[in-house]
This record gives sequence, structure tokens and C-alpha cells, in this order.
Amino acid sequence: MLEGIEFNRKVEAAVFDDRSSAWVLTSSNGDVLTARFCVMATGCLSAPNWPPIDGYEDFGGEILHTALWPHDGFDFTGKRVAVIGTGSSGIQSIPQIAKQADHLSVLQRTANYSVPAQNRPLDDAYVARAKADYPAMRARQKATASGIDGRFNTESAMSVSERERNAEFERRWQEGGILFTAAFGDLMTDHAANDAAVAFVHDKIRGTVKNQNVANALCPNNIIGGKRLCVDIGYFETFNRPNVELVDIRKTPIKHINSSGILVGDQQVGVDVIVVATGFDAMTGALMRIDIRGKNGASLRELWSTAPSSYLGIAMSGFPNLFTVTGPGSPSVLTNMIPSIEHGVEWIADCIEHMRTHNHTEIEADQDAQHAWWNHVQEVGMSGLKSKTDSWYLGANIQGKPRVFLPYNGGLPAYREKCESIAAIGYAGFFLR
Ligand code: NA7
Repeated sequence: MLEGIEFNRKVEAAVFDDRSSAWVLTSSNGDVLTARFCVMATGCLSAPNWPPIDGYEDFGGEILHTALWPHDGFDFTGKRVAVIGTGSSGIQSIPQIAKQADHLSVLQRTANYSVPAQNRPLDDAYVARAKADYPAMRARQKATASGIDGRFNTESAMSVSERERNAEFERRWQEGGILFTAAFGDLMTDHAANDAAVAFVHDKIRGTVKNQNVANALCPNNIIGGKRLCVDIGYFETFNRPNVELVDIRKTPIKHINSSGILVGDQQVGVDVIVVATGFDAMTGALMRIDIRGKNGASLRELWSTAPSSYLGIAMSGFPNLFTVTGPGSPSVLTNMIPSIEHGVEWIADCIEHMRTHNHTEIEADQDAQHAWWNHVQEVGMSGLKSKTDSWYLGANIQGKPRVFLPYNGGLPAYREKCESIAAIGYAGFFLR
């Protein structure tokens, strides 16, 4: 054990003690710990989603979840493998698994957009240049809406000719990475602009995948950037391999898992390994898997099961002295997580310092301030094209999860400014006792 750090502790309950204004945490081995403040750094994408498919326990082979990958890796050599899910995790693992496996069945429910990562070895001069520029790069990151240092074109896609538009898409495609959707300023607000990017990517898929039936099935028909844009190394090329087949489980859904594979409609997909690449109960999942109880025993799990809400993604009314890092209602997953996490941690640390200096023992979000912030988060989130696609941003990937826009889509600078101004005037919208 390192001083101040306890490993292998799974926190099962966090209960606020009204009398002492402290949190009492219980971990799975029965240890109890008491603390004035509790900072939940539990992650936005850390609670794996196991979709309710019958028969996991009947399967005679190996089941792996992409979110719980074996630390020592897994050797797929000679195996027949099925991957369920084609989000970022599926799209990134499929080309790697295909290289080893005897046969790979990709079970796709919704086709997804992906752009090349264009990963490459970095030469020494590039590394030296990047490192020398670090402080300036970090400052530039903080100044962009997505916290990414890159080229953001503010021009409207439809204000330029089709040739110019496609030339810009092509440049972005060759550069690689998610700033493909920064090719024009209105890709995420204007349907025609978004459609133009969709057509470009469809052409790329059809130009890459030789079997046009498979290519068509791989062409997504929703908004590009509605779900988080995937970044891949040879994903579409993988479908040209003779050992890879695409199984459309939208047309013919999975019936159940059985001892020797997966029954899709009436077709048995016989496999030795099932890779479950079905993502996460995003943003709220990790917090709701802990039994968190605030003032008067109020349960966060119960409150959020009908309507998640938070003040700035940092604190919740009824849960004094409990902070969340990149919680729901903060830009978090819509940004580069590093500047976002840094901001959250620094804000919380400054707040605790402020309380110490001013002899406060309790801080709690005001319900009205929380309500106003949450309404703003919904208004901004629901106004863009991101709200037009079923995605984990909206909780749409989890059965029964309330459909609200979970991250704040107003950009990192506006959010930082809001948080700073609240702190500067003595933590407006919080009760300090
Ligand atoms: P994602 O992006 O949530 O993708 C999950 C995939 O699993 C997606 O293709 C889903 O299809 C599919 N899925 C989910 N449930 C089912 C069921 N019941 N049956 C079949 N297919 C299913 O998770 P990832 O782990 O790939 O990525 C999460 C984030 O991590 C990513 O955005 C990056 O930020 C890093 P659907 O689209 O719902 O039809």
C-alpha cells in the first residue's frame, strides 16, 4: 500500500451523515472510511454495458467484453470469433482480431461512421517540435470548444463549391482523426452540410469495400457526428478479407446465445469466442452503480433513474460535499478529456481550499441554480444535430434510461468561464455553511 492510496477497493456505498456533514464510504471488503469531502472521479465511460441477451451463461467458449479486456491480451489464433457491436471499441478491435482469427463474424446492428486514424511512427524532429511547444499547445487546447488543438474551419460547407468541399474533406481524411467534422463550421448544425460529409464518407466506404452489398450495409444512414465519430486503422479494408463476414443483426436480430455460438434469426453463428463490444452505461452509470445517499437518505440512484441532473456537472442539490469530475452536464465527453478533467479537478481543489480558508464545512448546490443549469444543458444539447441520433450522449443505448442530453454541448471556453465566474463571486448557486 502507498500512503494515502488503497488499491483494490470497490466502493459499494457512499452515505452522507447529516450530523457530522461527512461521507461514510463502504467498500466491498467491508472497510469503512469517513471523509468530509467525496470526489467522484469514476469516469464517464467506465461502467460496461452488458446488453440483455439471453444465454451468456450457456456459452461453452470464452466471452470477452472490450471494456474489461484481459491485461495480458488474448490470442485469437485458430479461433472462430464473433464481435457484437460496431462502435469505437468494435471498430478498433475488429481489424486486429481479424488478423489472428480463423474466422470473424461482425454482428452489426447500426452501421457507424469511421475515419482513418492515420497513425504513424513519429520522427524525432516532430516529437521535439511538439514537446517544445507544449505549454502553448495546452493553452490553445483550452481555448477551443472541443479542447483539441487543431484546425477548425468556421466556413459554411454549402458556401463553397462541391469540389472545394470534397477537397477539404479529403485533406481531413488524409490527416486522420476526429477533426474530420471540423472541416466546416456548420456540419453539426446544418442538415445539408452534414449530408455532404455523409456522401463523402459513403463514397470512401464504397471505394474501399470490394463487395458492394457489404459496402452498402456498412454505410451508415444517420447523421455523421451524431454518435461519437470512430477512428480506425483499416476497419473498412478488413471486410475484404476472406475470413471476415458481416452479419446484419438489424434485419435479423440475435435470438440468444447458446453453448456453441449465437443464434441470429434461424442462423447459427458457431464460434469459440464472443467479443462483446457494446459500450458503456455512459456518464451516469458508474455513479449509479454505487449506492449514493445524500441528505435524509435520498438515493442518487432513485433520483437519476427518472431524471439525471447536476449543477455544472460538479455537484448535486441534496448531496453536500460530494463532487463529480466531468459529471453529467459538463462538456466532458464532447471534449478532449484531459483539459476537461484538469479543469474539474482544479475547480474542486480551489473550492475546498476556499472552504477551509473561510471555515465552511458544507457546500451544497442550490436546487434552483441546478435546475437552471440543467435546462441550459438540455436546450444547447437538443438544438444541434447530435440530438437527432440515438446515442449514449442521450442515454439511448441503455434500455429504460431516461432520454436527456448528458454532456454540455456549449464548448469548453464558455463552460470554464461560467465555472470561474461562479467561483469568483463566492460560489453563486451554492450554499456554503
Ligand atoms: P458504443 O459506441 O456505445 O458502441 C456500442 C456498439 O454496440 C454499437 O454498435 C451498438 O449498436 C452495439 N450494441 C449495443 N447493444 C447492442 C445489442 N443489444 N445488440 C447488438 N448490438 C448492440 O461503445 P464503444 O465501447 O464502442 O465506444 C464507447 C466510447 O468509448 C466511444 O464513443 C469512444 O468515446 C470511446 P447500436 O448503435 O446501439 O445499434
